[in-house]
Amino acid sequence: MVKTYLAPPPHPTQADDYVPARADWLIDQNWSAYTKEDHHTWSILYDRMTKVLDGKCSSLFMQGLEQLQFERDQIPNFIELSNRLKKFSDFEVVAVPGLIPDEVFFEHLANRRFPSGCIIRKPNELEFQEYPDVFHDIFGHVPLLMFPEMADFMQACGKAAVAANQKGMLDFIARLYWYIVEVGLVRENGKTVCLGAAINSSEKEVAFSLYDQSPNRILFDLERVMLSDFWIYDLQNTYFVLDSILDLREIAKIDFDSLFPKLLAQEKIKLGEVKASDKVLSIGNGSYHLEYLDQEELVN
Ligand code: HBI
Ligand code: FE
Repeated sequence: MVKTYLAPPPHPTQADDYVPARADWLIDQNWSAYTKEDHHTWSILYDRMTKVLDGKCSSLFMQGLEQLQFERDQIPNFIELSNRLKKFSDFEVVAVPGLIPDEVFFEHLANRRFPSGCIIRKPNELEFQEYPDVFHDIFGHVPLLMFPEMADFMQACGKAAVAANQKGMLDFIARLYWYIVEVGLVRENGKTVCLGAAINSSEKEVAFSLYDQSPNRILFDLERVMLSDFWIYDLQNTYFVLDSILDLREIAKIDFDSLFPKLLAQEKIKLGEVKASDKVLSIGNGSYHLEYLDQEELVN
């Protein structure tokens, strides 16, 4: 199947005629409306990913998962989950209908609210999901949101994105968010392990990001990442590797605004491109993305 860098059918919430119930896009999770099949899908994914991730992901993620004590056989109720999460990192989980506009999403993060989709994927979509569903958002993101390293970084991204958006520079922050919070890898005890929520909620992406020959794995560099295009609808051409999860504390303190003039003077970096200045852990052969037509302008 020939793939193209054209977005799949827009998520219903991205349709031009979609009108959110509220300006902040919040909805009620409507927990009682979940079907037995929905809860069963959660339990299949939960059992699968807890096994798959063992020894392959950040130990902080596993610690967060342990402390959260999710029920394995039902989708968590966001109000109850928020009461627990708040005690650890003063973050709460709020329900949204799915992918929401960047500026709305980052505004919530700036206020320590994590917007989570409520719908769970269908039984025939267990392997991979183009859009964040409730398993991606809750299982993938919340365990690390238990700790200040990630919670403060997410809030810093939120605040920086809201400010950057005033100047039309939100993309620089969205790239940083994407390559760390969604598809980041991290060095731990001399090993590269999974950190990002998109990876930690997808069996396929755990194996691909850590072991496949296709993607590049490049040591994280802030400006490099803030210039790097990203494509949310599939596995990544390049994964960036944080030297330590503690680095998130330092990055969260940076005045991103001061970087914009220098970033604006540089070219965006295309998907899969490797720069001479990159500290490369491994160069990929790009086999997974060969089927993609030449990269037209990305339509994220
Ligand atoms: N909306 N619900 C939701 N979840 C996301 O992760 C999300 C979003 N809107 C925008 C967005 N992410 C992207 O800008 C980032 O992933 C970069
Ligand atoms: Fe996400």
